[in-house]
Amino acid sequence: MESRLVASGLEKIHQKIVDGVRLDFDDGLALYRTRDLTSVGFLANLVRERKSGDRTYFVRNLHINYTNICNKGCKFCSFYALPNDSRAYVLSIQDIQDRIRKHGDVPIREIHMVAGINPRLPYQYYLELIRAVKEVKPNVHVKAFTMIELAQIQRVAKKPMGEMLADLKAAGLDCCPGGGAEVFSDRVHEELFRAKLDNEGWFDVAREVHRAGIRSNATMLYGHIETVEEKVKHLLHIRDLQDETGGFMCFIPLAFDPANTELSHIPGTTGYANLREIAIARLLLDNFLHIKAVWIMITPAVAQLALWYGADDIDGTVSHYEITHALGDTSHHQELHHEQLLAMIREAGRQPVERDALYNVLSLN
Ligand code: V47
Repeated sequence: MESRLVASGLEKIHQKIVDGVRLDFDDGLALYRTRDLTSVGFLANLVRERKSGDRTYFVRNLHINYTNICNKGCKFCSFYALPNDSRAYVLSIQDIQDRIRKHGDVPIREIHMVAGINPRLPYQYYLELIRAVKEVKPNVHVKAFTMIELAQIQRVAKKPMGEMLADLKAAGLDCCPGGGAEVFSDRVHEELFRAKLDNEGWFDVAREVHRAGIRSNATMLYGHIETVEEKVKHLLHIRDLQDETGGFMCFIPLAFDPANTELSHIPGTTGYANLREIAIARLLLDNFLHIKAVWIMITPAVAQLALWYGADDIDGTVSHYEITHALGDTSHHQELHHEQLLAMIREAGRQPVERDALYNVLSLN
């Protein structure tokens, strides 16, 4: 391996990793520029095993997208609808409770709730959403609302962000997902998601969330028009905020799925690209404990390989994911059964660890 790392120009980065020295912007570029994914994966695996050993975390979870109505018009999104669109919907509190009850005896521990930015929803709706989940499943963690949604909720709450977050927490909000970050580049923001909260806005909300004692995740949407320089900057920017607040639990690279979007001419990401993003995130984000491979986006096969390329989390059993349809399932119903997930993790020589949304260990399997 040593000679291979030398041949790929990665020996200095290897030394830094062995010595526990933080990687910098140029190291990030070097990792993106080499084609030697095996070496990048080898390095990422050193960090993965240092932080988590063989553990691979998963959660039994359910996704609920409470509305698809959105006024942001992001070019990478196939999920949103305008209010007069025949596909437009808003789930009532009753709909949400019915959907959770449908999963009856499944011991779900996390409900992931995100949606479009629908300005017609009043403040009380968001509070009731959380309370409604807890009423049906008191033991579940509610992981809800991206930084973009929180900015909208504050608009309708008409109160300072800190007070609004205290209300959401009192209603039962446990943590926030990492979506809406996309790529922190003014150029990409202008081209793909101009109407949405700008990059600094995302950081301001995340900082307030962490200050309120609510932990969250962070993401990066890759595989569209972004450059490698923009990706390295994105990762280092997130690393800086983690240094400041320590509030992030997990980082999730999100593979862009072009189907049914305004960018459908762009080819989908490859297995090579997906593993590379996971490995580089693992190497640059030295202050994150967890890197998640979302099997629903990159396929179970690639997510399984990712457990040797830096990922120590494979998300969950996931019922009903609607944001993308990576597995080509037109019913939009995608699910991996608990036993399948355990078998995939074990086959890769890793130890399955069931967690809740806050990474408390529920069982070692
Ligand atoms: O913010 C939108 C992305 C995000 C597309 O925190 C797309 O545990 C791919 O953030 N192709 C929502 N991605 C999903 C998300 C997430 C997913 C799983 C786990 C967690 C977590 C968070 O999905 C959006 C956006 O960045 N997205 N459109 C698309 N066509």
